[in-house]
Amino acid sequence: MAELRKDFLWGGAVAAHQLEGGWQEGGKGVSVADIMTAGANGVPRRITAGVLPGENYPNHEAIDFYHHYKEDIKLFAEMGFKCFRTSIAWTRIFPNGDEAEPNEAGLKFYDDLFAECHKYGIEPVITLSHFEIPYHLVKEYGGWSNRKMIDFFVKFATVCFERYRGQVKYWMTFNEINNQTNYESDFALMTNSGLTMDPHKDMEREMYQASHYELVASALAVQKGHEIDPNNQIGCMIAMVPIYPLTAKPHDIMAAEKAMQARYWFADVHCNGRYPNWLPVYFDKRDYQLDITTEDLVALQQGTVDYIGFSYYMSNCIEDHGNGPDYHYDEANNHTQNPYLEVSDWGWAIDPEGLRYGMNWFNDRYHLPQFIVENGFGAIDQVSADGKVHDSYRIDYLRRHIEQMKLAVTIDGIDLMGYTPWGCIDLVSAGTGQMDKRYGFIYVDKNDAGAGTLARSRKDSFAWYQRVIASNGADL
Ligand code: P53
Repeated sequence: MAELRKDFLWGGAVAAHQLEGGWQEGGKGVSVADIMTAGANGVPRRITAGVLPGENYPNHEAIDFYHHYKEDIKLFAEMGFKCFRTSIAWTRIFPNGDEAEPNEAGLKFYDDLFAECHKYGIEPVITLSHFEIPYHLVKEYGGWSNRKMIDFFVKFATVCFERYRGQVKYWMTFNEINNQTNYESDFALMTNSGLTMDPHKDMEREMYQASHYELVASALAVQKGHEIDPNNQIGCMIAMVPIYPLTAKPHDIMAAEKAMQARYWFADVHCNGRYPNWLPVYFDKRDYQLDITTEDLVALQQGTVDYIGFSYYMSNCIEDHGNGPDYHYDEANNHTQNPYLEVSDWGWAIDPEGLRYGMNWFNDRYHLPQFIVENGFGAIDQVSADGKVHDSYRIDYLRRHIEQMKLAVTIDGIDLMGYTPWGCIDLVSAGTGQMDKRYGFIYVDKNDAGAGTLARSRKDSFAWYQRVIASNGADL
């Protein structure tokens, strides 16, 4: 029977903007994460026109990992991490995004961070663009609606591949590139593409054009990364949220199939190097005359990824909306609650088996190694009278998902590189900007109001995960 690789990459995942803070340290520029206010459960974050006085921007300080990283990596090492997934803040390297030369202080910060990881035998796993586009590129160029973004990104990626050659081997290009399938969401459009909703524009078209430029940029970066160091393993990063049919009615089955195509064509391009057949037909039907050149199509073919990195938190459900044979998928409005699943406090359906389902779905199509680079349970933690956080609910969630992940390896034969649970240390929520939506094994003393000492402490899940890693997943 197949088992987890001997060199299985157990670790944890974060993103620069959600934990580093130091938003103006070392010459860092303003990113799109720096202009998002704190929301709350059910209250969306606002995206302001620049950094405005009197607003609360939780990412500016976050958990101040910028000054605490040595202490935090030491705790990761104590848990036995083999790898640590973070991102490189684009605005530390190119503060505005369009400079001729990179910012040395920013480059140096990541030299030090990666050296600290290697001190403990921890492999960095790096996302190049994780919701951190330089705000200047949004203001001056319209974000990814502009073809010039390809060059800015490829330059940034090239500088990183060259500078961190030998220090970083595992890379991903664009975090959750397929979130923007929800083109009616201000948040998804801004975080993925630096786009702003405009009632005078067809945002679905804008999304497809921006996505195309990102996919070309990703493919060119993959080629560069391989040229610079043939040992580099460069993946895509897809948010796997399987969409199930609500019933066995053929119309529901077809609606789910078309919804899956609409959400996951990004993976077709990354992995197969070409658009799926239905998309050019769809572009024609909508009369979307997109800027897609012959050179672009060659680049896509030549820059396919080495592995599929993906996040998994939940599944969704859909029924036929009677909108005809297109089964046009409207992510913002088409989901239905799955009657068989419970949801988290934030309404995310808890579905461990969906992880195995998603892994099989990827494997059937792309036959590539996979890397689960996010999974986890956002919850309100209480500090008990003994001063500790007893997070049995988090252990339970992770245990049930790891069980399914193991079945995907031992029964389905999937080649899985590793597992990095999200927010291994408490950090700022991307979706809501909250601190109190926590994922960590390590508690950080800071709340939604921004108050707290920033002191770190071990939750119950810390010792549990330490055992999981030590036993290579046997002791759950
Ligand atoms: P938060 C939506 C759906 C699935 C994953 O999310 C998502 C999102 C965006 O909110 O984002 C990923 O913090 C993302 C991380 C993020 C994490 O999931 O909203 O890659 O940056 O923090 C969890 O609870």
